Amino acid sequence: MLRRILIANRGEIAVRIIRACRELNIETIAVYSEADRDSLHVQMADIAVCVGPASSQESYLNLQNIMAAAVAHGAEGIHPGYGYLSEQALFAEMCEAHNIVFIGPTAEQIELLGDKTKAKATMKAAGVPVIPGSDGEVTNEKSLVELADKLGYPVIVKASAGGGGKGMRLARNKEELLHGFSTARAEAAAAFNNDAVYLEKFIEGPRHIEVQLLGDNFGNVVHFGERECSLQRRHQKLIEECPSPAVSEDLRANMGEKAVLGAKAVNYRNAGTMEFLLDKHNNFYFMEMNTRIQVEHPVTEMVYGIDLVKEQIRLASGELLGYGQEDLVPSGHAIECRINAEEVRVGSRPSPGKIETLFVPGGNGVRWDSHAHTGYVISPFYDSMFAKIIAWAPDREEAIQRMQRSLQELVVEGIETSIPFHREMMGDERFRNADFTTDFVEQWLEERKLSDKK
Ligand code: MV4
Repeated sequence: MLRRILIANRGEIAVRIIRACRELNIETIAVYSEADRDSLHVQMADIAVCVGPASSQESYLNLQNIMAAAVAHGAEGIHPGYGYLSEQALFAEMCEAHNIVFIGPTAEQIELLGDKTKAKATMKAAGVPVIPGSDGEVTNEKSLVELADKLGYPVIVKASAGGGGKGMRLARNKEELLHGFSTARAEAAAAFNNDAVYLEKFIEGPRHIEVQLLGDNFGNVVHFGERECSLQRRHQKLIEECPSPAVSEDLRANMGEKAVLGAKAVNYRNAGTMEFLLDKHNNFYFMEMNTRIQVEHPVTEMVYGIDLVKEQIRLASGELLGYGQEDLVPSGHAIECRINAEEVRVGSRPSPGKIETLFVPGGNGVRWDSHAHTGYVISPFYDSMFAKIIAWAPDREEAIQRMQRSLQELVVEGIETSIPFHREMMGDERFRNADFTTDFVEQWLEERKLSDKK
């Protein structure tokens, strides 16, 4: 087992990873920016190293400084968390070159799956259902328009190097398509230095469902069912659940089997997530594969009774998975609410500042993952999420009740937060009936604004 790990991240996920290390008797090295001197992850780690000024680019994204801290302090492994360096193939390569274990997949896997056209072609060849569309990149207007006519409108243009909604253009007719083609390419060139785009049939009113995977270094892969991630706004997830209320046992087995098939085709190792769109006829399609631990991993942990971060570390240390698919039995229902320093209901304006009062929820079935405390100052330099509440119960209805109760207990004073949004959503009839798709939150906020004006 790895004996000393550097955590190349900040915030709640850094705290989460340090906790896993503690339970495994692994020594921890935190890195921090000048703005994070007083952060909880700095206090919790055995060693803490300042790696740069407040700007992420110069600190948490500073490959050289982080690698220097790892080498200087004898790290045997580096856990990248999510965001930052977690999906940078170059960083995984640097780790390997320095004989440090990157706790994640290989650099080659990160690179392949980060290229959305390559990832899609690979998954299609492996037998994973993909969204009908171009075979690879589309390079000229003639083939673009011909293919769109064949697929039927609406269609969507996506950037190969994109993901998470960047560089996407919806087109309902030829005119919009030609315009979208050139603007998507220009946006992709500017954002990713790569103007490659591909074309897909647009799936209307889908759900966003993702399958959790774990693989060891010996070709064994299992899945931990799915998470429902449709409740998002501007590609920022707000509420996630495990299992999805839209997925039957049969569908779960089918999606899981396809996700494992795809992961095995690339000899995938460590934690990963396969994202699918689920249409109203229950067809599911591969969208992309995330090669990292994700924000919403705790809902899966609570339902499957497993610590995914400890598993990541154990597998990266070269241990065998040690269990099979039949050993993984879900139990109950978990919901996560992301607590952000922004009031979602009034246009999502970020609200950095000092938390004057913090009282955290607890009790049976409630998990609080956060780096925040009374007096903590939320910096404008980083992501606005400062906590996650995860509520588990034997069924969905009780999990919602428990979340509602937790949101009532929670007190955050001094900043604006997403708490009022969550309190209202937990009581919403459509949410309670699980009657929603990826369009729901935005429509709900729109309708709410209109009814406020009356
Ligand atoms: C789509 C789609 C409909 N049809 N592709 C958004 C993020 C990126 N991963 C892909 N996305 C979408 N791709 C086709 N062919 C709808 C979306 C989409 C979406 C997907 C998941 C969660 C929220 C979303 C919000 C808007 C659009």
